[in-house]
Amino acid sequence: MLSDRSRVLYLLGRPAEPVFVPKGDRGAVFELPSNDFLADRFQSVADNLGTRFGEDVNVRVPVKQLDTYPDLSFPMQLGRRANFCLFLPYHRDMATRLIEIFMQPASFEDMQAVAVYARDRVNPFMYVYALSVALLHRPDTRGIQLPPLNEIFPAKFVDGGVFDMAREQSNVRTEETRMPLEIPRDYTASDLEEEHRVAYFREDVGINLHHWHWHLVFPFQAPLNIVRKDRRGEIFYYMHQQIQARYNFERLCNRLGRVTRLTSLREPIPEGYFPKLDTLVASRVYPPRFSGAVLKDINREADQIRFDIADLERWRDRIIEAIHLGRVINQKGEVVELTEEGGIDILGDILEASILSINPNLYGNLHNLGHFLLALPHDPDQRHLESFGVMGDPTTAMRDPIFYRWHAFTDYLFQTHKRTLPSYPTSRLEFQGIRMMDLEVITKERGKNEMMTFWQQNDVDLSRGLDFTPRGTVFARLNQLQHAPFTYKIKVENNSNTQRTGTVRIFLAPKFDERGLPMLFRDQRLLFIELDKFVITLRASPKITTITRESTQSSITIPFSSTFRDLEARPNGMTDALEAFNYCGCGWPQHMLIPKGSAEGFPCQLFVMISDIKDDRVEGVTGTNGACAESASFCGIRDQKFPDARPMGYPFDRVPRTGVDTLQQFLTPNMIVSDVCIVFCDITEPPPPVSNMV
Ligand code: CUO
Repeated sequence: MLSDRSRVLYLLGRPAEPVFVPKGDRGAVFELPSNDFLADRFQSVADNLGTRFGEDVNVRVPVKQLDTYPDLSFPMQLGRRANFCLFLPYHRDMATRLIEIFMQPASFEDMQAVAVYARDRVNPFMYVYALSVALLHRPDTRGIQLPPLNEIFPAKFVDGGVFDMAREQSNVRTEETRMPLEIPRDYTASDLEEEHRVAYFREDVGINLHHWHWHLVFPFQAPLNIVRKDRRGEIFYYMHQQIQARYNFERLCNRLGRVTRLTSLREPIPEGYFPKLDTLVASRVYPPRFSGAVLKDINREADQIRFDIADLERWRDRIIEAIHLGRVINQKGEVVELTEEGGIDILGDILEASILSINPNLYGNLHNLGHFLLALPHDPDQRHLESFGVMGDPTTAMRDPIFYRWHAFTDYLFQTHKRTLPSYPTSRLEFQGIRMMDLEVITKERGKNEMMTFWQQNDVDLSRGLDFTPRGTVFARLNQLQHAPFTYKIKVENNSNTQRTGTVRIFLAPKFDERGLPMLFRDQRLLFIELDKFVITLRASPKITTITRESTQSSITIPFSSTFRDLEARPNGMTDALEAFNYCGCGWPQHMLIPKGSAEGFPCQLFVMISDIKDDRVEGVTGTNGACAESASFCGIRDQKFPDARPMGYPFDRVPRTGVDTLQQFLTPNMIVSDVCIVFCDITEPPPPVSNMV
């Protein structure tokens, strides 16, 4: 059972069912203080409600009477059965209004009452999005953990074919005799389609949950105090750059070349994608994109959107020009330099585009409308009354190969800016007196410098998203990539005669390119994936310190139990430790920390550096322990500055100094590289016992 304030989360379950139907496994009922709370369509049944659910009620959640009801007329313009598109300005404006409505009430009780009032009136997708953003950002709901979205809208995450079976199970079988419904790894395509080789990455539920949660924590439009976060534009660049690096790494493991960026919006797109996802709530399936689809100017009256491909091209050219000039023009017509420190942040907000964009008229809305354009080649003018494809929704976009071609393009713009910045001289890389001596990674199964991956089954509960079915769990059994946990052992010498503090930065990249040749540094630096980052103290005596660090401690990941946490199995109060949970739904899933590797063993280079804390430290950051800091590298820390003063991606975010062509040449004494390999074993492990889930 959920405690006090967490009960507001019952509003997120089974979003198409009316608010007066009991919620959660235990049948929680919101006690409506008056029939005014019921949406118009339920007014006629109002008098029967008290008795209808009377016997099914275990928890009663009192709802406060409101003096005035919120004006929902604008958000209600989106139909209940429509799909909600965050990248569409019209939908976003409505969602922003709804977020404001949830942020405004001064007390928790008022906010909960407003949320109850709104629930059956507005579109369920928009409702869940707006309420989630508000709960994440209101001071009085700190520490309430949001349920993972795959529980609320499972249809956005798993094969649509499973839902009929799930309904059958919940209607026909008792809870004890229900079997997990197997979701095969290969349901969206066959091996005839080359791109399918990396479908296990694109369609991984954990990865898609991370992406959704990241965009919840960093909305590009919402009340200003929510959007304005420290280095927000830069983190947009970095988190998506890392996704790109990870995907390319994964492709190389699967004998696929790196993604080619989408350079032309006018040529047919060879990659087709058939998502096979239903949108249960919207009673429509996500439309596919056929191979060779051609993008068209968008003019969709009902979505209130009209733009041309030429608009995107114009914004692109203006942004590229600004990058090459090293300055942008703000709304007052003033010149603002794209400096080494702040340029990337300005550019991130312009390009995404968030409401912090320095000049939306001039630089437009390139990335967001690109998503929308790519989501609609099948019905650009809405003549078929079709909704958008998976690219229109951050919950589903990463499933589609075109996501990575689009983000390869946006990343190219960021890298163009980075190439204009000075290289790091050795003085900005070294840590005087600190010398790396040895680096190895150890797995129990494979020994030294070999990591191991395999398939693992995981069960996730679909039942909270299955509207209008009997209660009780219905598990879907996912098949996901997993790796054996490993340990880094790093030996460091401190010759400075004083105790020193530094930041350990761990990265991994492929050693060879598509042709099997050693990578040049200028290519390899863009493929380095961050595995971990943490602060360490190095004693003066004895001089040598051996650092041991577990893969499960990674600063980019969150544990399995946080990605797929079970809301009701983990009752919680407002404690500090659980405060961690919410913001912490954001974070790369631990099971995807390293790429798949290959059966022969995929050769990689593990890189570790220790940088001097004096250039890393950020004033006012109280530490990265607890408080949702588990995945600080990708998600920051709630209500704090980004905990690392260096540019995100340091030391690989710049072209190298003159004379550096290889990783070896790049190294300063405080850095070290070891050759490691990732061995993929084609075995499938059964679901781990709950207590062992990491
Ligand atoms: Cu995360 Cu394009 O920003 O999806």
